[in-house]
Amino acid sequence: MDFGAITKHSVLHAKPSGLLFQYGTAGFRMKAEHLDHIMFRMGLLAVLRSKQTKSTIGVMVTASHNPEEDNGVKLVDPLGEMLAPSWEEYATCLANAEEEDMQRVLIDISEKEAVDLQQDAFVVIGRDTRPSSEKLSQSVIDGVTVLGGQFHDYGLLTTPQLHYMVCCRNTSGLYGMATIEGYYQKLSKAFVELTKQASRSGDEFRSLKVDCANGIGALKLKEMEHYLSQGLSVQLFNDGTKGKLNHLCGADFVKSHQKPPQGMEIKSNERCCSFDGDADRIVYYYCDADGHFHLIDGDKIATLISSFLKELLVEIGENLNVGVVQTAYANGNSTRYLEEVMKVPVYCTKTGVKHLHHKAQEFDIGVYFEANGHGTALFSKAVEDKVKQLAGELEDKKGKAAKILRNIIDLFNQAAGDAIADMLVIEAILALKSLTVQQWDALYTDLPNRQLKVKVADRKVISTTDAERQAVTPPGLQEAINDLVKKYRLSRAFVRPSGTEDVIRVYAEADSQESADSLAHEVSLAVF
Ligand code: NG1
Ligand code: ZN
Repeated sequence: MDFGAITKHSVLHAKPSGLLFQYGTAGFRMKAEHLDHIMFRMGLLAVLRSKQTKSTIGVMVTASHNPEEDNGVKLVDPLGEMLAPSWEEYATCLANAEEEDMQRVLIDISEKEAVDLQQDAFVVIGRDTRPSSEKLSQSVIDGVTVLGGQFHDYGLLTTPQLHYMVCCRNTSGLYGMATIEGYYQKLSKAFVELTKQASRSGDEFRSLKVDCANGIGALKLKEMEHYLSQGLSVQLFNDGTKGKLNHLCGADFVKSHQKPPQGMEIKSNERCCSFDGDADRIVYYYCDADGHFHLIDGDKIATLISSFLKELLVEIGENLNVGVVQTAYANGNSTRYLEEVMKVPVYCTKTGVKHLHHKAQEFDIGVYFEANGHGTALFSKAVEDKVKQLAGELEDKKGKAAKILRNIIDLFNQAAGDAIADMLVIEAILALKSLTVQQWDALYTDLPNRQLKVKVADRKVISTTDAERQAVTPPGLQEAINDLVKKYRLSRAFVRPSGTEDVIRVYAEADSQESADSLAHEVSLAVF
């Protein structure tokens, strides 16, 4: 390592004093003005990780659904997955190191991880549409080059597109071509094949209104539109030409306020969806004839997808193990429906997609979604090979089902939850099953629920167990929650410290909205 060069560049990316940085659930995320030194240092770290894994590593500059003034960064590991936990710690260490300690920290990491410093390094970079993103990604590049790493800057990408690129580059093109055209071609080919098989017709089936949160999703959907041919007609709203990123729109706004985004005109029963700011989350919704808003969140998306996959497997005559992975935020009625009606095993993990992703890898087919709309489906290598073989061999109904499954596998982005890919999967399933958005919504009724944020002096005083459903500390808190929950019907509640904001999150559900609201309120008082 050329420490002279590192120091020379490092002073150009000085660390602000008095701030502590932590690589959290979604990497580093904060006001953009504090992030320059972190970007430079994540460039350095990406080079070390690339040398150690002998693979291409990704760096994504985005703060997802946060306000436009924020920004963030996360590293993407070789198969397109989130950075390994031990490296998250190195990231935190490096981000907080004083200038004079940088050398020692870099050497420490290299020694602990036995990094061969002579090894080549390659880093790919993507960024969202925030005004601060371009300059910050230049700082990443500065970090990469000063350590002698090579790089490719993809420029504007959705987060899942960067995950896709990393995965393609490390699997010798088997997953797809590591270009934006490669991404569009892979997805659109599968989508067009699928919708050719659909019997339903008519404009109302083909048209979909998409709220793009004034973010990168709009740009990328516009680029992709002509690849989709007649299969789908999307009408884009909040496309970034007027409004502010994530302001009163996008998947996070729609899910947490349980109302439509601004800037979108919705007629009754029209099928609509919202992406978040970096297009890795999606939720659907519609307004009924009485003007009531109906949200179709990640839980209902997981239900639609897993029931469709199970039906295909029955048609093909294959008995594979399909599992659904959720978090504590999954609506109680979704879990009940999956387990009791669909007879699908459901597992609960801690919040954060890396936990869900990891669990989903245990199944032949693992479908995972957070209630907020972040998720995808994973297929084991053996299943993929088997389905390819069956699609070539089987005929008639079985053959048709196998071909559908093969295309559905291609349509999912298995590297990360992807709003564009998930949208196309959902649209294909609705078309193939001739389902309206109302019929989909009617699979089960969500239990009324409420999420609250509570500001406390130190959110770390709360620790949890059982996939965050039980509080361990402070003493007495869980007993207090249990007593409150007993007062309501069909009720459940939990608290946990957020991994992305300085707050405690409270979740409650019960048989009526009034009960859910009041239970959430009572639990939030018990937190103090
Ligand atoms: P935290 O802040 O740890 O609750 C939030 C979301 C997660 C996940 C991450 C990363 C909720 C309740 N939490 O985590 O699901 O998406 O942000 O973006 O929605
Ligand atoms: Zn996001």
